[in-house]
Amino acid sequence: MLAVDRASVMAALEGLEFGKSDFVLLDEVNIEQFMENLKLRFENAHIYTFIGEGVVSVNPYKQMDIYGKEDINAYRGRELYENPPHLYAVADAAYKAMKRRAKDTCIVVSGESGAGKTEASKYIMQYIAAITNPSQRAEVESVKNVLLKSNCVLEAFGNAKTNRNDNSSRFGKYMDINFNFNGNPTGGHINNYLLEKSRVVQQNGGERNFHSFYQLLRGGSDVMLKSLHLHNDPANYVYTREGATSNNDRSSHNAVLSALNVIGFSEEEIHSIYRILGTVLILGNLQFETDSESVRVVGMGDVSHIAELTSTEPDNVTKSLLYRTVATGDGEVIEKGHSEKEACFGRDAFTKALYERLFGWIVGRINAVIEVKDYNPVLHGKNTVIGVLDIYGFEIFDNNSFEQFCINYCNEKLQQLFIQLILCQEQDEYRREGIKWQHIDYFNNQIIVDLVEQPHKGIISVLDEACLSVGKVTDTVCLESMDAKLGQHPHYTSRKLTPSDKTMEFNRDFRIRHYAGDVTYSIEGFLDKNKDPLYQDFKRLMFNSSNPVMKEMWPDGQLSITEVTKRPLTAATLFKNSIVALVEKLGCKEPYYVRCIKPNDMKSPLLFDDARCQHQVAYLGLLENVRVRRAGFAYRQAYTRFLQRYKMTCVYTWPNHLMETDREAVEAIVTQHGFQDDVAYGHTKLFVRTPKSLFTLEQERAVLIPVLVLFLQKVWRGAL
Ligand code: AOV
Ligand code: MG
Repeated sequence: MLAVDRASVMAALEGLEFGKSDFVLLDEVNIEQFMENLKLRFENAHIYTFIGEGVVSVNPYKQMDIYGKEDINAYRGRELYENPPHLYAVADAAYKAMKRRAKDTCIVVSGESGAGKTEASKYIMQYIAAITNPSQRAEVESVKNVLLKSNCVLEAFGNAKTNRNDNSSRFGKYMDINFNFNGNPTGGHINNYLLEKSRVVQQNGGERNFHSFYQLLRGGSDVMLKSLHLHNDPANYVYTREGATSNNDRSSHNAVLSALNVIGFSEEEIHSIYRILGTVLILGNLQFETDSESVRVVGMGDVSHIAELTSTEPDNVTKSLLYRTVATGDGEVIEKGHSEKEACFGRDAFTKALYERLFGWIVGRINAVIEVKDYNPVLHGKNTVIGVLDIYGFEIFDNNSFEQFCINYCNEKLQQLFIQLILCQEQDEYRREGIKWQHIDYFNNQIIVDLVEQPHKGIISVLDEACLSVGKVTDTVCLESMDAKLGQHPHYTSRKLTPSDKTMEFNRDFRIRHYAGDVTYSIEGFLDKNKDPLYQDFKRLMFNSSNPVMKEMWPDGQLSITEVTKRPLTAATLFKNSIVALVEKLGCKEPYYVRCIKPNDMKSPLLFDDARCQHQVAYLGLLENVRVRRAGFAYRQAYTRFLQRYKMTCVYTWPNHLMETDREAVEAIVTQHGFQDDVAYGHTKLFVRTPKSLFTLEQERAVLIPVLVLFLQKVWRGAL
């Protein structure tokens, strides 16, 4: 009765898939074997491979038939090693930990631009939505619906075509999903991180503005466009004339409209959103000319359209475009006319701010709908959370500016968190448990994080100093002070310091040796983007709008010029603070990792570019991850819990526990099943090296349980 045909179980496990489904199972852990396995699997359409509880994903660049209903059902409630590797397995593990152990968990999706993070995080959300609320309670269904639909809206307004990815996230997104004690979603919250707003006014060659503009122009009805005073061709607008229009802009427009409706945006709100887009496009076409002494707007018709769309007075629009109000030293308030250049600068700053505030408002509006309301912990039990992080990936362009600097810094911070959680903590646990352990070396990128964020010395602090100092500090002067302060740093160089390096410009560029590669940044524009100035006059204009939605986006417009704080925090410091807070938030949750790899730069489903992939495997620290995990045992469990689960598989522990301690009992189970060479005994936990040993136990348990139930039923009925 107890006999389980172990050989057949093993045989069933082998050969099911190409290569090893978990890198932990490699014969030897070295880069050659790792790459061979990754490639073999990719070429046979196995895009996922485990490393323990995390998964490595290679972007297939083609639709895969692995996300259907049956696939979801196959993973639901199962253990990791029971199914082939999949995002769903990781999502399920995070969900189970949350539900069974009431742990807050998070799923961190990382990888460089175009590696597949956003797609992965959408599949994860879909999975979680599909496996929850089996009884279809209406209020839970509506929360799920809003969570899913929010993706469509945020992608329309926050994603754009770049030279790395046709649908590149230009903002960072962290979404918390709240669950009640039943494991059903009760709400959520979205945090967004620094939208790349400079894209509104300018894009690199071959790139596009945010999708939302093209969707409106290509997909908006004639009536709608007419009411917005827009023509349907993006080529008509300075801000959108770059970049070809994609085929699906039209259908996406309808999808976004319907998503906005489902989420619960009112008609008035939706109109306001599109009026702001229209305002931005029309503003972008405005030109100025100098007439004898003063500067004028060319084409006053546009001004009246802007006033109409923003529900403001045309005179006020003109005034805020041409003048700024300033407070003199002795408290007097005067109006100062712009030069033509200042007027253009002011206009662009205004359109960027309009768009950024619109985006922030949309996120806030979605949050208001999904926020957990009336949650009573006494009544409803502990409220637990799964966080899903999908942020812009590491990127290198031909021309890298302040935005890339922020994005790449953010990726350094996430890599640091990975190191802390996966590489450091594991090793700490072995030390604590007294497990014999050979230390594994890895590159710790803290040194680069410090280069950027250290107080007084880091790049951000030098930038801030330059922005806040009185007098005219130029980008070049700022670069000089960075050279002076950071010239000795092993991860920092500039042309001044290494004149022989012709790949950089003398007075313009600096280079950071990032964990994921060297990036040369052009200092041009850093100071302006960091200071991010916007004339108070625009804020006041919008605050005085008679459109309540727009007014709500500009609360700071009510401050008078003398009340305005002189030194607000800079963009880089605000971003740093938000990312530090994010890392803290993630750090106190149980993490699950999805590490995405981009197979080639051609978006080809066929090509596995060995060098590019190996580079990513190296900088993501995947080999070290496997080593830690492997010497670092794949599975660990407290003796008591292990015993509880598997005691029925061993004559020494079932039906009676014949051993003195739980640890001895566990030793008996392990020895009876013959995998004593695959384990180590810690002070409080058993460590199992390969999941296969566990699989044997699980199989045996699965066979035994029905037999035992039958047996017990007979005992109860008095048949035995
Ligand atoms: P990213 O989020 O990692 O980049 P995406 O998730 O946007 O990258 O993926 C880029 C493109 O790759 C998608 O638009 C799809 O065409 C394709 N792709 C990715 N994952 C899959 C998948 N599982 N199945 C099929 N196609 C996929 V960035 O946002 O740029 O860092 O800022
Ligand atoms: Mg993305």
